[in-house]
Amino acid sequence: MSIVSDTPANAVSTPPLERSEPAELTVLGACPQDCPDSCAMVVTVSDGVATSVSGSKSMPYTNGGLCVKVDNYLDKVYSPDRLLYPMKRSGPKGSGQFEQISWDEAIATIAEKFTAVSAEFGPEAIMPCNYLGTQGITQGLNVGDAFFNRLGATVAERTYCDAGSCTAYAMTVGDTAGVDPESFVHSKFILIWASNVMSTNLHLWPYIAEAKKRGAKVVVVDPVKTRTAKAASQYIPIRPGTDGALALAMMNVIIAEGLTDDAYIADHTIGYDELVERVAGYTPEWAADETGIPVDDIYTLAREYAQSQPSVIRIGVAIERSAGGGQSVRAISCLPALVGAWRRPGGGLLQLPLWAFPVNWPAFLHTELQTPGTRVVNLYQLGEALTGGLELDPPLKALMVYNSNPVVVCPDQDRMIAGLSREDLFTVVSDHFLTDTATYADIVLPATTQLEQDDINFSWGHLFVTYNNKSIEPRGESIPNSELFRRLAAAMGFTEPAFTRTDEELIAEAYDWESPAMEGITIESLKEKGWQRLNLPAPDEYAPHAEGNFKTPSGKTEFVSSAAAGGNFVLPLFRQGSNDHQPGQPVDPLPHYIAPRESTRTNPALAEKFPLNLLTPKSHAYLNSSFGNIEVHRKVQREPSLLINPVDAEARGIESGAQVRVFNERGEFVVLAKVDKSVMAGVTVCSMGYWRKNSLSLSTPASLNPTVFADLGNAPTFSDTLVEVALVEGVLA
Ligand SMILES: Nc1nc2c(c(=O)[nH]1)N[C@H]1C(S)=C(S)[C@@H](COP(=O)(O)OP(=O)(O)OC[C@H]3O[C@@H](n4cnc5c(=O)[nH]c(N)nc54)[C@H](O)[C@@H]3O)O[C@H]1N2
Ligand SMILES: Nc1nc2c(c(=O)[nH]1)N[C@H]1C(S)=C(S)[C@@H](COP(=O)(O)OP(=O)(O)OC[C@H]3O[C@@H](n4cnc5c(=O)[nH]c(N)nc54)[C@H](O)[C@@H]3O)O[C@H]1N2
Ligand SMILES: [Mo]
Repeated sequence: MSIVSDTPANAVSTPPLERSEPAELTVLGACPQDCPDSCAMVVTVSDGVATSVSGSKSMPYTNGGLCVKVDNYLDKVYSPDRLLYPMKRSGPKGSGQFEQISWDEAIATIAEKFTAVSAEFGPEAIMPCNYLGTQGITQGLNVGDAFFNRLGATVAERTYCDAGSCTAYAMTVGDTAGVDPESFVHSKFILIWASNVMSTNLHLWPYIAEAKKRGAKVVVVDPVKTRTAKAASQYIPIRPGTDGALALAMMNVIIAEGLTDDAYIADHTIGYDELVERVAGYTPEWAADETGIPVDDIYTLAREYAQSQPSVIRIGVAIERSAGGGQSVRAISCLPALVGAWRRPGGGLLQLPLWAFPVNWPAFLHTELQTPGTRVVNLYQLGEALTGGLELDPPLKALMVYNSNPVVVCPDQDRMIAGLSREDLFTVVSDHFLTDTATYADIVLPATTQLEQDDINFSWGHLFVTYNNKSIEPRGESIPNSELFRRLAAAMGFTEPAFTRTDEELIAEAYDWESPAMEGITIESLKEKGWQRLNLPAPDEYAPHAEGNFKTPSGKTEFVSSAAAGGNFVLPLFRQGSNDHQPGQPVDPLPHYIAPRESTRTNPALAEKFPLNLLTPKSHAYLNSSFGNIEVHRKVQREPSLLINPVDAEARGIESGAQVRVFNERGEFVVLAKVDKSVMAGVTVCSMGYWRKNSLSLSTPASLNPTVFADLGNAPTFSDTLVEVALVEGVLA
């Protein structure tokens, strides 16, 4: 165990403390959650028991505070409901009846079953389902990739989050980290576009607040007046999925009124003349009609954005979740170059700074173990895949879920449940708890939490590497994901070096340590300090694209995208590194508008039956579905509810607190109504993340979401969902 105190990163290192009685130790950890903030944590341990977790005071971005979710992390670690032993099913599928077995029996059962399925149907009848339950490089996204690639299993395309946005962003500016969030303090105009920063990116807020204090204007564009919108200088409500119209109209105004930075455009962009021609048709008047935003507000937004330099845009993940979500991000990504925002620290775009981290992805993706041509199935279509909707040959006969809870996070919940209920499907789930998905497993395996394992992190919200020192011994017989796959590989007879690496060896391979970004950073220094900033210019001086240097093929912001010629694509990271690039539909190389698929305006026939648009954003107190079972988090989050505008509520005789049924042709769920004008008329909101087994109707919003992809990167279309809402007759207990 590496034990160090929370000293500033540049302090002289001290030798690990000797354990003495009474034994209270301070261990430097790192938050494992799938969140842009990736906090540096401090864990106190007394006699082998963790007694507190707190945010590192020395780490600038964490700044001494955690969030409501991870402040209570010990409730999760020591929960009486933790899975502590492997179990096998002892009742009907989904009954939740299990009996304890040994690890030897569990591993042998899985190996036998995988071998038998593979022999009878071929290995593609087996499929993994995983994401970022834990985000560390060694225990997270790629921990099982070597195993499933070697097995020849169906490749899981994991476009859970930001894949469409990333395709659009990469087409425009390349895979660049973009604006350093710490340099937001220098921004004069901050446009928060589809991001509820105060709930989902809390540690960015102090930088925004500081900029505001220094005179910056902060504008939020969202269909909901969120807590973030309430704290902004201006809130602009927008119809879901119409963001592209607003961005294109902003470009129209900026160009028509000569608010462009012509020198920047000449030196660092391609395709300007074509862009000018393209956006001429996207007038503010047209956009006002499309978005529901008053035309004067569009003019003002465009002018202020262009003229208050440096201006910065924070794009939230939700923007990708409509039919034209990709093109919305394309259009937004063009804006900073048009006005020369990239010239100064604090100007440009913040999307996903993950790209700054020189993670050694090949050492974890292990595409060399993949059989070329192996079938790829997108996890958002798992319900269909399990129930014959995708016509798979061979059909799926075995599923292994780890780091994910597909029943709650994937669309099409009813078919997911039908699929998981199949008697002929062998399902393994590794998790901390008996989740809605684990309840349907044949074999359940106990996983360690972050306090019980070592790991090393990247971040997709800031520029610091964090290191997690293990602080306590695993509870029960829980094991890290890495150990699970070592055991499974051994049982399957896989002998390649990829399958015998210890956790220490995995951590040693996590980064390209020779990369200039890692200068001054070693495993030893990380273990001791807990966190270190990548070797990049200081935030006060850092303007990564002041001189262009975009990561596109041309090195410029590509108004006309050269990558579009290859058709729609999914970045390798999201398709389990599949070497099997499947180009999608051809893509218009210029940004353009694609209206939502399910809206009263584009689909009046559907809207006649289901006139309201359902949004399912993140909850405040859960992390996706993680913590959805923990009492203290449930208290903070309160009962699942549906936010509905008074106009829509009144028309349906709905009052706050009433049970309402939310439904469409795909399914239904029941929650309590919350009538409030913070949501625009025509739109309703139910946060995702609460558990199906804790719901009134044994269903959650996922049962209503479509499995159709957005235009780019196979992104989901959660925000592109029409529903109707009705009072429940009688009351469900
Ligand atoms: N508390 C908490 N924090 C989290 C998470 C969590 O579950 N809980 N999850 C983490 C993860 S995995 C992610 S990806 C991030 C995501 O964090 P965000 O990017 O903030 O994503 P969401 O909360 O889904 O949606 C943000 C806002 O977008 C709005 N929105 C929805 N559709 C549209 C639209 O079409 N246009 C516009 N303009 N706005 C729209 C919603 O009303 C919502 O207020 O948060 C991370 N942090
Ligand atoms: N309707 C709707 N659906 C959405 C979204 C939305 O906004 N609306 N957002 C989408 C987004 S952005 C994302 S990122 C996905 C998130 O989808 P997921 O990554 O599936 O997120 P979680 O629901 O938190 O599920 C993670 C599971 O992993 C488990 N876990 C945690 N640590 C470990 C570990 O070390 N080992 C193992 N074996 N298990 C572990 C947790 O207990 C939890 O059950 O959801 C997507 N789904
Ligand atoms: Mo996400």
